[in-house]
Amino acid sequence: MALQKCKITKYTYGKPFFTDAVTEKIAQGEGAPAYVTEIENGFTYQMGDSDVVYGLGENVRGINKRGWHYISNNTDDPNHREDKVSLYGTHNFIIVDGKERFGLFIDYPGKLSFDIGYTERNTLTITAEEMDLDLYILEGESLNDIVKGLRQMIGRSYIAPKWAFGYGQSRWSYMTADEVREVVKKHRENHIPLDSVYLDIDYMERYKDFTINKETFPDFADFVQEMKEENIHLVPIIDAGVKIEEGYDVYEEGVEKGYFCKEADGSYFTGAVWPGLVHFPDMLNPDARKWFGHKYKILMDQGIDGFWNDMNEPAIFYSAKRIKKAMETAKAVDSDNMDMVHFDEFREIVSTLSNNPEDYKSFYHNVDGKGTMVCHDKVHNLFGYNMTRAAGETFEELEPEKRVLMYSRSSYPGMHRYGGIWQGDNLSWWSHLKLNMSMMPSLNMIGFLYTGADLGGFGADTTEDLMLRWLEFGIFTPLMRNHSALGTRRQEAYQFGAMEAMKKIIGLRYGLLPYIYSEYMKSALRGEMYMKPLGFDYENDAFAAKVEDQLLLGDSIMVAPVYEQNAEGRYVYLPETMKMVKFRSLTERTEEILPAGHHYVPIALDEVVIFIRPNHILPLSKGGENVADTDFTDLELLGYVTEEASYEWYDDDGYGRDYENPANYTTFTVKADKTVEVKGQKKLKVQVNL
Ligand code: MIG
Repeated sequence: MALQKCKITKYTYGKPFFTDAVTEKIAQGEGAPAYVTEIENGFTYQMGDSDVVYGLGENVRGINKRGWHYISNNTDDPNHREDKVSLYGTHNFIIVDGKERFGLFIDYPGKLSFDIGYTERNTLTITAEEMDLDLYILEGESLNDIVKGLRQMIGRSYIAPKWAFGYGQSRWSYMTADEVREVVKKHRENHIPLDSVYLDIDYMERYKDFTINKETFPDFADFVQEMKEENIHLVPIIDAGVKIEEGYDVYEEGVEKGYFCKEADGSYFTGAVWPGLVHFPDMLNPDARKWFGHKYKILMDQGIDGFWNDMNEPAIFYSAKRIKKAMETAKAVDSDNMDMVHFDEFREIVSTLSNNPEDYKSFYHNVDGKGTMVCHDKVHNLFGYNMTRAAGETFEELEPEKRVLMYSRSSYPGMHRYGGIWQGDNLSWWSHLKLNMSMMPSLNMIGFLYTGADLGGFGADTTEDLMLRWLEFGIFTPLMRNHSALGTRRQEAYQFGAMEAMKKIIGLRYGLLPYIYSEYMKSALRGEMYMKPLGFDYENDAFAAKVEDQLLLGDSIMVAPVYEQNAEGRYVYLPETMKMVKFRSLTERTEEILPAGHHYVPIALDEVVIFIRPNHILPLSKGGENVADTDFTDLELLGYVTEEASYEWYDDDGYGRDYENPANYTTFTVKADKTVEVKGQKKLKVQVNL
């Protein structure tokens, strides 16, 4: 592969499991790898005092991962506290930026631990459970070159349909079709823009994948159509476990064909999740994957064009054999006057029922479909990836001309080609708004571009101000979805006194869409990041490298959201002079040129602020109540131009896969005197606003 600005070298240790994460052939290095020192089961590197370590995708803590340790071990953990070491995904890519600059990608589907200055402040240590892995060292002149190199190596990121860049409303669960209708009606009558409503597990019949509860969602295909006429896409959830129930075709077929994960003795592994007892489809078996993927067609045939894959770490509430043993132990310690030793024993067995490592060690994958069995534990981090790949490969086969929305909870590199991710079960905490901001660039690096967090927070009760502030950041994330858990306070925009403000903020998203979509598409097609830490573009600015709470969004703007309760503004660092634009809505705005340096910027609860870089512009639409209703041919160019600015704008029909068509590109060149030159094949109405 001819990589212009990034040199990648591969070092193979032991017998790595083939993950299909890397799509290009990379030359093997000779001798020991550069930069790192080999140690038993891993590598180590001495960091400089102020080196920055970027990466690790979806994880707790900041953009700079120094000062903590992390373990790649996909886990269903709804409590994203600072002391956690694993979340739902595995993203083994870091860039060390300091006295030396290089990237490390480790293709290994088992448990991998990163100690980034946790045990010793300046020591980075990476250790694998077993030394069967591929290490890739990436050398490039700039951080952006290293990212680009990695992305060329792992293939193009998933591209969502344009409607999926609109606002989505979700809840665990909207229980009936009428409840969904009500949600849509409330948005439409209050003119709160909306493109999608999510169906959580209760749309199914007893949580059986690919079924519909006919009592609560009668005439489903008609209902999907009815919603389409309102420009609403319904997006059902699919869970990893298949309910064990006689007469349920997916279960019966899976058993008959041998497509479920098996224990060592050849019997099917039985776990329990929402449906009760389940078997897990063997997503790593190519035949089983194809079979499971084709089941999505059942819903596609009823008009569905988007899905989210859940519980695919896979989450296991308990395994059949473990709960049996637990019950026996409970009985054995049962007494009217339980002493603390027995109580501890009892508590221990109950608290280790879910996601137990021993259970993950007790089932196997038929990885070639021909009987080569690999223990789940060794390839654990590939399960969600391959579930999503099952769907993605089916979509490519059945809908070659059409994009289908797909995102997953669990992930591994390679999956980024088939779908996006949402950032799991966060809480309605201010610190989780901040976490959402930190995860964006870390995930973008490794190719997960279509991503976002549950806006307003999933677990726990949200507050009006948190909802507002979170929306003010969420309008910039490709996936923009409000989602909340069972039993929590309702958090649809119309539930709040501040509905008018929320409506204007969501409306601003539709104004920004021509820019957001264009930046998304360019970053996917070119292997770049959609959201970047400041250090990526201001490499010689030591202060910029340490900014944790501001992000560059595409070429033209920087965002600096408020993420603290009761704050009426915040400090913002400007690496260069920029134009600040403060929006109360798409049309109500003020502007101010701010010089490079530190500023305190007042930002009221209902305001959104962006900073435009010098000699940059961005295209805005006139807004809309859904994507179909938003006119991408009537544009306003907003900018900060002292001499000349040029913007390469990407736009397409939003549904097809004709990405390489040159007609998708238009170039706007604006001069300080507001004259504009438009080069491209589209018929556009363009107005300049500097
Ligand atoms: O155990 O389907 O992350 O978004 O609402 C919880 C119910 C299962 C977890 C997902 C969440 C979803 C919920 N699911």
